[in-house]
Amino acid sequence: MGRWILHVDMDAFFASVEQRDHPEYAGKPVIVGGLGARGVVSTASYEARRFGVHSAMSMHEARRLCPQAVFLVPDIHRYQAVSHSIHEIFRSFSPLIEPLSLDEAFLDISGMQLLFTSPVALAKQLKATIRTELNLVASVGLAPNKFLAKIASDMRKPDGLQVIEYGKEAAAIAHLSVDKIWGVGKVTLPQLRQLGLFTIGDVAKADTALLEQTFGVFGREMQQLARGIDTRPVVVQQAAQSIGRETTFEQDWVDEEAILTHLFALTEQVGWKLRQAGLGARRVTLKIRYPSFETVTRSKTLPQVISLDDDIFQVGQALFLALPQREPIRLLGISVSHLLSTNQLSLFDEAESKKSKLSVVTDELKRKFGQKIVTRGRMVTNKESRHKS
Ligand code: TTP
Ligand code: MG
Repeated sequence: MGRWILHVDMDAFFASVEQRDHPEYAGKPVIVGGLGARGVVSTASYEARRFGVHSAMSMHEARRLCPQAVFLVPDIHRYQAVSHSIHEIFRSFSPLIEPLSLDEAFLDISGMQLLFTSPVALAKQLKATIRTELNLVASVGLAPNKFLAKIASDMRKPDGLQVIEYGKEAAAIAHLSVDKIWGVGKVTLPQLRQLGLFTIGDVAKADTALLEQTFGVFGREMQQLARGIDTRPVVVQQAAQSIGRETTFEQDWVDEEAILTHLFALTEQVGWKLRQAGLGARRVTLKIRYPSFETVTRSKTLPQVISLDDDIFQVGQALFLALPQREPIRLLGISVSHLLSTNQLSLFDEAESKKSKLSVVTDELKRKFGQKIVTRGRMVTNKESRHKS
């Protein structure tokens, strides 16, 4: 299974929440937006869209097109609460989530092949979970990259599930209007038309030099997208994600070597989880609690992304050794954050590749025989000193 990106977008989000919470509105045209003299439509239920009502239209116009609709002002707090639940469901499908708005996100599901038989099976399950748990309908697009996934989720709305297969990237979008390309808007659209380029397929086939001459760097980027090529990674929101492990000791620990050995053991668990999720991290945080219950955390943000046990441990160890006091400790923890997908990153340079191979091998063994079986040199040789504390 190569890289698979899923884009989820709720159908008629605000209006659907209203219909769900007020069953008497179900099946009726519902228009949500500003109801004052200059009010604008936030969204309309699909029943209202049949009359030509759409987002950003003036409410005045909407009333003219569909006077029989139910008109409602937005209840943003409620939609935010629902949005929170939706994103929680997303998180149960992949740790690699890039939220775009209240009702929309990218999920990188490339690393999920152990849990689901296929990307489509995951997409179906995601839609079903949203329906059963929240009584709402989502449309999903599944594709080799973000650009295509977003286009795909829009292709079969409402209640859509559209896959763009590997090898069909360019063909799947060739018939669409050029304004579906990210970055093509009011300025570029007339220029493209002037060049005789109306569909995405036209741009894909166009003379690259001509596009560059007219649009600069964007001309080339636009053509790449038109050919279905998009290498942008799913960027996980920093605050939302961290992976950590901590231990509270029955007695206070003093022995530095024993503490570092335990830190390594915790790091191995964190590194394992990180790699299982197909992630790398740019920030390492060490957590210490003293017998007085004073808790300190020390973090370091790195210029590069790491995912190997040794690399995480080295940062954790340095943070520990830099602590001003050498006091007994009651709790020890390590976590990583600023997480990024490693599927799109050339994470390891030549020198690193050996270490990375070792991680791959030990991870494979852990997967086969359980996580406990594979312990590295440090843990075995230091078992003695662990008990000295
Ligand atoms: P969208 O996902 O663009 O629209 P939608 O969910 O209502 O309909 P669909 O995806 O099925 O086409 O936006 C999500 C919500 O954001 C939408 O329900 C209301 C709000 N919104 C506005 O307030 N103003 C706008 O101009 C748009 C486009 C959306
Ligand atoms: Mg939507």
